[in-house]
Amino acid sequence: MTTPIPSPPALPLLGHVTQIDKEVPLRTFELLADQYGEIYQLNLITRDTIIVSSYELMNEVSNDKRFSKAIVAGLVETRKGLGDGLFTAYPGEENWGIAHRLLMPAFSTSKVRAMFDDMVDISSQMIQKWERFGPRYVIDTVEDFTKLAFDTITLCAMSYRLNEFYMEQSHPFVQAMGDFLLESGLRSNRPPIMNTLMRGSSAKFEADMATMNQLVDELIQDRKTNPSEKQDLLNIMLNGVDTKTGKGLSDENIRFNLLTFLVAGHETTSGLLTFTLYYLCKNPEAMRKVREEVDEILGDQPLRVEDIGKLKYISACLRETLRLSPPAAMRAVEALEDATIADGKYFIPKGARIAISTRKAQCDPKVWGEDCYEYKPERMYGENFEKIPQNSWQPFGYGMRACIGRPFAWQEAHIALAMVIQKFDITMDDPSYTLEIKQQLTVKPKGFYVHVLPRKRSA
Ligand code: MNH
Repeated sequence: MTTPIPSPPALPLLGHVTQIDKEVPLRTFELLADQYGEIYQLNLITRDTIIVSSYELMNEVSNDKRFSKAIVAGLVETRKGLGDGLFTAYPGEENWGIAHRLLMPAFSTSKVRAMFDDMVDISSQMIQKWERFGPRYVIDTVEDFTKLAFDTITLCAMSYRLNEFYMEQSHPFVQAMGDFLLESGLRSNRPPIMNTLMRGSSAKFEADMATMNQLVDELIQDRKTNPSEKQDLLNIMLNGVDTKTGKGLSDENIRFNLLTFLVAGHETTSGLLTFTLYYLCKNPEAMRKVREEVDEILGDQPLRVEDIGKLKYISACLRETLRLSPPAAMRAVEALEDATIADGKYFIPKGARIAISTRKAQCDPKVWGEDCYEYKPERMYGENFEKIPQNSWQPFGYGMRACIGRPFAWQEAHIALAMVIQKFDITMDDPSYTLEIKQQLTVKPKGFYVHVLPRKRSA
C-alpha cells in the first residue's frame, strides 16, 4: 500500500502558483519542506511537481536508469535562448550526444590546466582594481565576482575579452543575459495567460535574446574568416567531428552551447565565490586557516598551476559552501517508468516530475548531524570528504547530466580565492550583515559588501 504524497491547500484553477515567493521562489520550497517534510506535491498549472528534500530521497532518485533529467520551470524558458545546448537539451536529443562527446575531453582537468594563465590574468585585473580603489572603497562582491566569472569564461571559451573590469557600464551582452535569466525565472512562475498579456516583457525577452545571439554569432563568423590555432572551446566545436556519428555541430548548436557556457559558467561560479567569501568573513577560524595555507604554499610568490592541488583547506571551504549554499539549488528529474520510492511508500507515475531540493537534502541532519546548518569546512577536508555517503553532496548535479564545467569552475575558484586571500585582509562593510539571497536562475548573496586592505607581510 502506498501513501498519498502530502500537498498544501491549493486554489481552484490556479493551484499553488500564486503561493510561490516572487523574489526568491526557493524560499517557498524550503518553507514547505519544513512544514510538509521530505516529500510534497504542488500543482503549478504548467506542471505538477513532487518536491523531495531529504538525503534518502535525493539518493534514490539519483539513478539514470530510473529517472532522467527533466526540463521544467525556468529551464523551459531558458531553453528558448539556449535551445538544444548541453544544459537545456531534452534527454535523447542527438545534438546533446554529439556535443557531450566532443566537449567532455575539452573540459577535462588537464585541458583546464592549460587555461590557467588566462584565469590568472582575469583574477589579477580584479585584484588590481581592489588595490587601486583602496580600503575605503565599498566592494560589491556579487558584482565583481560576476565580472570575473564572465570575463574568464568568454576568454577561455572563445578568446574574447569582455573587459568588464575596464568598463563603466557592463557590456550590453552581460546586461541582456542577466535580464534574460531573470525574466526566464519570472515567466515560469506566472500563469501562462499573464505571460501572453505582458507584451512589453515578452518583447524585451525577445530583444535580449537577439542581443545575446548577435555577439556570439559575430564571434563564430569572425573565427571562420580568421581561423586561429588556439584550442579554445570555440575551435573545438567548429572543427570537431564526433567519432560515433561522424557529425560535427551546426552553427546554431555552437551558438546554443557558447551561450550555455556563458550562462552556466558565470552565475554559478560567481555565486560560489561570493558565498565562500561571506562564510569566511563570518567564520574567522576558517579564514585564519585559509590564510595559513595560502601563506605556507604561496608565501609572496605568484600562484602556480601545480599549487592548486595543494590548497586542500580552500577545497574544503569551497565544498562546504557548495553544501550549504549550492548556487544551483534545485534540479529536476522525471520517472522513466511507474515507480515507488521510499521502500514502496510513495507511488510515482511514469513521466512525473520530481524537483530535488539540493540545498535542503545537503543539509539533512541524518547525514550531517544537528549542526547541519553550520559552516564547518572540516567535514569536507581530506579523508572526511571521502567518507561522506554516496550522493549526499551533489552541487554539480548527478550522473550523465552532471556539470561538465566542474573542473573549470573548481580551478577558477581556487585561483580567485587564493589570490584574494594572499593579497588582502577582508572586512564586511556592515559587520552585522547576515546572509540574504537573491535568485535568478541560480542563487547568490544579496547586499554583501566588503572592504579590503592590502596585507602587511613580515617575511
Ligand atoms: Mn554547471 C550542469 C552546477 C559551473 C556548464 N551545472 C550543471 C548542473 C549543476 C551545475 C547542478 C546540473 C543541472 C541539472 O541537473 O539540471 N555548474 C554548477 C556549479 C558551478 C558550475 C555549482 C560552479 C560552481 N557549469 C559551470 C561552468 C560551466 C558549466 C563553469 C561551463 C563553463 N553545467 C554546465 C553545463 C551543464 C551544467 C554545460 C549541462 C551538462 C549536461 O547536461 O550535459
